[in-house]
Amino acid sequence: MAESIEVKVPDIGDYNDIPVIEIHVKAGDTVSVEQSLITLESDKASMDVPSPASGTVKELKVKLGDKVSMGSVIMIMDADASVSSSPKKEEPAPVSQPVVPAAPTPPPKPNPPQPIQSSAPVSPSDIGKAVSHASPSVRKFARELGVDVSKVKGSANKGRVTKEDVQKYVKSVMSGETSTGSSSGVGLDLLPWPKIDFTKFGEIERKPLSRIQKISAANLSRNWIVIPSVTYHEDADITDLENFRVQTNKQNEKSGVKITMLAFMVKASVAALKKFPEFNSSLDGDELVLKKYFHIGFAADTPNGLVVPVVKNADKKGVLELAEEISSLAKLAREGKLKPDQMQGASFTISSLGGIGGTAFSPIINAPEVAILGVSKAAIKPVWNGKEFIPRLICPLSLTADHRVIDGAVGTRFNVYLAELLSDFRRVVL
Ligand code: CAO
Repeated sequence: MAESIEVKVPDIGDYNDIPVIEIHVKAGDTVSVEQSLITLESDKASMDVPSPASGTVKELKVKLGDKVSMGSVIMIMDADASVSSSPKKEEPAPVSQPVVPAAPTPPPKPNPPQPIQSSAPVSPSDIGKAVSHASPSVRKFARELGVDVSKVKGSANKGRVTKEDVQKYVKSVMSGETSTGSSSGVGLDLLPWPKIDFTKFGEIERKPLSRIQKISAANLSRNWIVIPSVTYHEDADITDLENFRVQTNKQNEKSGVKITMLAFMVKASVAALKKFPEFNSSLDGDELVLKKYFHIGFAADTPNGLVVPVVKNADKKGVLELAEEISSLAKLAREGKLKPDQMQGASFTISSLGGIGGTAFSPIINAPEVAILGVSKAAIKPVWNGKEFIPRLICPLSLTADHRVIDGAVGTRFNVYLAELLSDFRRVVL
């Protein structure tokens, strides 16, 4: 004879007010002992509440999103009399562990369930949406990939989301076919990348990106999106420095070492980094990592794409030595022969387009650095000396800095100081 029993949430340890995220049965369903009835999910674990007996579900007392604690009645069921069971003996089963076979005799003292699934906090608004159509293991898989299951179209029976559906969804988002459609204001909420048949408009040719271009593209996109950067512009009067450079190069013609403006820029930048140490740092969570070393990266244009060789310990080298090292690293870069350690460890980067042209640009910070100096082409400009305009060689400096670390005033001070050093290089040794 059937006995009507109340099925209650068993001892679930310290958890209270846990949302019901899945209901696996409905009134009239026949259930067997230990069959999963509902799934609860706290911010630390998912737990299935198993049936304490075999029988028929008479009435559900909870709905998706309801919050329950130990002792909350979740349903009334007509339990088969043949099975001795009591609501007090229910024990929730952690979802990804095998269900323990039901014992007709009183089960051992229930242990509090062990949270076995770590999970990101689920906002109440997420609960009860399409999450009810994915199994706990699929939801766990989706969470690990940062996927909101409610956005995934289920292909299995009754629209249930499978692991393959989640994988397909991730692929389509990554390829730009699907927008994440997030409208919460959090996340990027980007439109899908336009898919255009260019042949409709004229002849085209497809050329695969080089390996370096692909790596740069991924890094540049992340840095552009993640870093709240500001570019500060300053003019440096390099008239005297250029005269000195030309003169020195003439004297050194026979030895073959040619100094370019970039070597002076490296030397002057090191002096400015020493004066403004936050520029020689990296953000690490809530901490700023201030580096006591001065490894300066410089952007080099190569046939295969942009690479950034690194001059290590630039503070310990003279301008001639820096010029030599820049030249040999640039040669290796163009030949595609740089070793990984020759491109690692930069604490600040310089991107010089001065040999090509330009009047200003906004370089993208090379994360996890916090600033990058862009150098454009120096040109003769009229400068007012208080009495008259005189021709001076002016070099545009464009310094991009991470605003999370460097405020506008400090950014401008760094640039002004750098320009002062370049206009009178004797200050570098002060
Ligand atoms: N203003 C005017 N002329 C400049 C200058 C400046 N700011 N900087 C360099 N020049 C001149 C040099 O003096 C040299 O002239 P001379 O032959 O008369 O001496 C000429 O331009 C060529 O210099 P260079 O390019 O050979 O040497 P460099 O040290 O300035 O640069 C390197 C070396 C590797 C940085 C450069 O070859 C390069 O690849 N630059 C491109 C960097 C780049 O792509 N940045 C963008 C990154 S973001 O996409």
